[in-house]
Amino acid sequence: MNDSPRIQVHIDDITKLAVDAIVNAANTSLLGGGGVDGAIHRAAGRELEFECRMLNGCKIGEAKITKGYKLPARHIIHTVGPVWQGGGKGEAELLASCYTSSLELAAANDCRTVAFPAISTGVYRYPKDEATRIAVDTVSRFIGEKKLPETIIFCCFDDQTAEIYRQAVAALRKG
Ligand code: AR6
Repeated sequence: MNDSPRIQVHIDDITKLAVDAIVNAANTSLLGGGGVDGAIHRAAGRELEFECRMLNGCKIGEAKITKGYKLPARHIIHTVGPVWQGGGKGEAELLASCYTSSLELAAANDCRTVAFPAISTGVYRYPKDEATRIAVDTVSRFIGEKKLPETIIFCCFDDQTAEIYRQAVAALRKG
């Protein structure tokens, strides 16, 4: 019997995770950039960019899937988070949609374990507390209704972010 929690918080470099899919916080071009996007493209190799060129970009709040190439992960799900503009431009709905769209693609591709970075909280300046609450609530609601993915990893790059996620997950469990 496997009694590990379906939602886990790890501190790691997402490019190192041997999971079914990692999620990339991309931009609408899908052709690479800085932050986690740059790290994923560097680690996956040029073939990733070739596949991305065929995808014709991605809208904010939507997601597209590619192979993982040189990554230990089998797939990469590319989603585009909203740029924080103060909260009055539909940012919360768009960020929640990134998580839902990514999870739907993961399920459709039989992914059992999926790792997410903290979408929009870097270059796109989404406040971390608020973005974390949306991430945890949206993922929790989705997996409560679906069999796949079985396990979600929130892959944090630093201790401070991980602590915010741990508190949000604990609050969820307390109900
Ligand atoms: N593993 C896990 N998390 C990481 C890694 C990594 N290797 N590298 C950074 N992070 P950001 P955004 C964390 O800026 O805000 C790009 O240029 C980072 O600490 O990567 O959605 C794209 O092309 C932060 O918590 O993504 C877009 O133009 C989180 O990942 C734009 O940035 C997200 O930070 C997207 O901005």
